[in-house]
Amino acid sequence: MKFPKDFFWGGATAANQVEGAWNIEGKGMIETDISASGGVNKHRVLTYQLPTGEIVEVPMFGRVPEGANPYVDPTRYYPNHEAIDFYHHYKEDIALFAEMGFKMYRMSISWSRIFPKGIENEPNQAGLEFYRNVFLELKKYKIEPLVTLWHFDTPLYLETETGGWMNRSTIDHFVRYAEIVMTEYKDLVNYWITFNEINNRLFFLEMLPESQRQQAAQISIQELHHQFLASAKVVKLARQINPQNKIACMINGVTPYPLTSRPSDVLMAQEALKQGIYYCGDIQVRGKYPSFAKRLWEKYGVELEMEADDAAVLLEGKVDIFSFSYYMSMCLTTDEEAQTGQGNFSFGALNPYLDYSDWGWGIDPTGLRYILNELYGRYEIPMMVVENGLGQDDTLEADGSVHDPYRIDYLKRHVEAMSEAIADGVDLIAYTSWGCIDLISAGTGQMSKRYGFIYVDLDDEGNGTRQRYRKDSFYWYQRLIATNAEEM
Ligand code: BGP
Repeated sequence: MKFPKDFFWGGATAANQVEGAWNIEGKGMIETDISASGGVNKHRVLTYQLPTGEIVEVPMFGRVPEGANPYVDPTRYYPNHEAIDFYHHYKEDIALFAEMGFKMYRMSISWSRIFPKGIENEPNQAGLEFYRNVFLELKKYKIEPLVTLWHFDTPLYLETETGGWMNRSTIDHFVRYAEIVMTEYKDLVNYWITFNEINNRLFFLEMLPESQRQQAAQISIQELHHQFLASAKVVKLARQINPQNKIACMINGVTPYPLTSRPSDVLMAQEALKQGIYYCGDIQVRGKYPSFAKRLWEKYGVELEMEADDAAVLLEGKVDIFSFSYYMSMCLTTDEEAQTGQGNFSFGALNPYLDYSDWGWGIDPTGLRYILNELYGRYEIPMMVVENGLGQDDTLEADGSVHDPYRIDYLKRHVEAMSEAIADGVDLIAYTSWGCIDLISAGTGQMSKRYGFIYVDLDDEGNGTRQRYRKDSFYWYQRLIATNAEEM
């Protein structure tokens, strides 16, 4: 296995999936704070109260009824409220990351911990202090922080009161938040990600019934335009604040394959690559909309509102690094009968050559080598794999051990694929495995969809001590890092 000497091995988490402390020390609310547990295999829902007093459940990514207020039902369990309580365990958790030998820790700052509603004049000092303490702790162990500014967590106030990302003023609120934290942590953080999996909605569009697509596309593509502008402005600002700063875009790197060699299937896979990945990648890496953007807007009947100097703003905010998550490939076909849906996607077909995880995600290390080559060939800037892993339930044995050979096997094969991609010529500089400590699943709200090297004693209903235990994969990853993947 060949990895560069200073390769960043590490792990990744997101604020609302680990921190807990959802309403203390000044933190404002976000969407997941009104998302009650959906239970095993049910997708999560948000709770709102209508002006009539009636409580309604809105599916994630659904439309909130007019006049509805965020509602927390005291009789229900909200998994993100306490999560694994990283807020109070960060010292212990970072010590465990250090014990594994982490060189990098990808985490996110919760916007609503700094600006509870997103619009205040002054930042919340308790929030600033919390992250300063986390960064100081990482520094103690020489672990480089990689900080995501937005991991699906816009302050709820902006979402419900001002129109969220549809409103151009959200750009300024976000840039101000970024400026405050980038200035505050100038001496502690050098690697930043602006928006996590910014491209998700373009994939999700295809899952909607035909009748809803036009409206959803109009909103998604306009909101995305505002996020691209926000990202570009933050990139420019980051360089002004500290020329050492390196800023990355972050894309959900689902690799599209054609199910067959039928030309329409091949074209469909190419279209998915363009719409799902290159649309967002091109804007952030090349600083302009790709040649196929107009055709895409036409496909969905979208009228995009842009202002005169938007193009110049985008061009000035090109990122330094391309980062992405990789969990699976997807198989596309125009043959409707073969479309069964897979993983989080309700479209696409099962790939007969792959094994699937308990949550239906196709395990495909070769797809990682493929997409790394594809992306690097197009962009030729340093790449980071900032999420990858197997979500699977584990068994805690009476003696405190957790035997997870399936996770070791999954990760090993993906590390081999990265090594091949490096040999292919890809400039890959980091790998931060997802959910390095068990956390609340973003897609399902479950705890049992575990990704960690560290087991956390907590179940889907909130029972458990939250005590941490080292899994077998913990020792495996420790050896891998110590030998720079020569031994694993
Ligand atoms: C990505 C998100 C993460 C994470 C991961 C695994 O989409 O960036 O927040 O949770 O997927 O997904 P899940 O939690 O649904 O298993």
